[in-house]
Amino acid sequence: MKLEQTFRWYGPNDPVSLADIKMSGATGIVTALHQVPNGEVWTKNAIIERKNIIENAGLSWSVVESVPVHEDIKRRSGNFKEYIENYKQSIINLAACGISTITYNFMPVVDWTRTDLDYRLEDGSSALRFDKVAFAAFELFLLKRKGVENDYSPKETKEAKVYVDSRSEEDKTQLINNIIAGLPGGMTEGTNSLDEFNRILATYNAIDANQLRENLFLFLKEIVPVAEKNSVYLAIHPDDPPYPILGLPRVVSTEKDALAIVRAVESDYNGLCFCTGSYGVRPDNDLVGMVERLGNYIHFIHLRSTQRDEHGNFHEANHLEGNVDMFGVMQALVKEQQKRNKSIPMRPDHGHKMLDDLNKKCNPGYSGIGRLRGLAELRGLEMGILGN
Ligand code: DNO
Repeated sequence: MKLEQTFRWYGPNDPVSLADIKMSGATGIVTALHQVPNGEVWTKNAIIERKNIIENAGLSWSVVESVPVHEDIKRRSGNFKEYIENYKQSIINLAACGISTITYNFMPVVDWTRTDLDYRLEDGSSALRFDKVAFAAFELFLLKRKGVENDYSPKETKEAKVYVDSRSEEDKTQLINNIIAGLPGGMTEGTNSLDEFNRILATYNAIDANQLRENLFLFLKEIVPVAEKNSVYLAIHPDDPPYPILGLPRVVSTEKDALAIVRAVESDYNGLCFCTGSYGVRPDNDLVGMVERLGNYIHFIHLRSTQRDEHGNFHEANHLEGNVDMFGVMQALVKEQQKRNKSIPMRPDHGHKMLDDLNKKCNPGYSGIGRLRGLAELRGLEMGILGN
């Protein structure tokens, strides 16, 4: 029994094609109907159309990542009731088309966040990075978010000022774009106005972590029974980075958070997407222990490592290097899988841009060759542990 090897594909416009993915050795595809506006129902026709494209390439659609959760649901405001009904219908439609694992996240406003999308490593490859000083400079001096001064010490503010003063206008624009519009998946993808971004952030002013958690649990109470009835596994993705940013609450950053979520609605179908790159940024997350203790709730795995420095900055490391004990994690996953006797889907998460990737425009983190290296290494690691 081996992990099911999957690769993320952003759909027909992804510069890394299905034919490319086929050559990686992956058999499963992880994708979403990115063209459907957030909150709307995924129709059976649209799902089937996408499924056929994938199957015609000799692959199968293993996991949906993501059916996005509308901000109204996270805030429990506006049209949240309608959006929850739509979400249920999308689950039903996906199940009817034979797709049975859905990843989602509950991060307010932005999905994942990085400050640098082209951080050059010593070997010449390009990685994604989160730099705390750059982020502070963005919030304090470019975004000028209301109340931001309370989140930074005088020392941090001074460092951020030095940072911003030493950047060109071009650098500053790049930083803004990287954070508010650079990464695929977030609701602000494509947003380019700081005013608009501030306006969206302010809609969370009255929502603290307890409230957001409560809103997540209320959402789960509605959708898990539908998922269960349709045999669809839900897998919540952790916060990335796994601590509060932009004055927003975060509720999926630690083992305690994950445990509270699976306990909120007890069901085999209310599970986790175990993303080692996201959880692994926090030194207090014991990844191997998390697999040992929460393993039966893990329905999807993202394998990736990050390298922290003493200031809390991190960049994405090679898959088998950095702070994640990938050997230990893989050992624990292999054990979990043997116990379950069912293949768990995993994908090599993110990859450096390397070799020909460097001359290609691709979705940040989703290069072809960099991820192929990750998959190849991870597959070998698993085989080594299994002994076959
Ligand atoms: C980033 C991804 C996230 C993830 C969502 C899941 O590379 O891991 O965008 O897809 O948070 O809902």
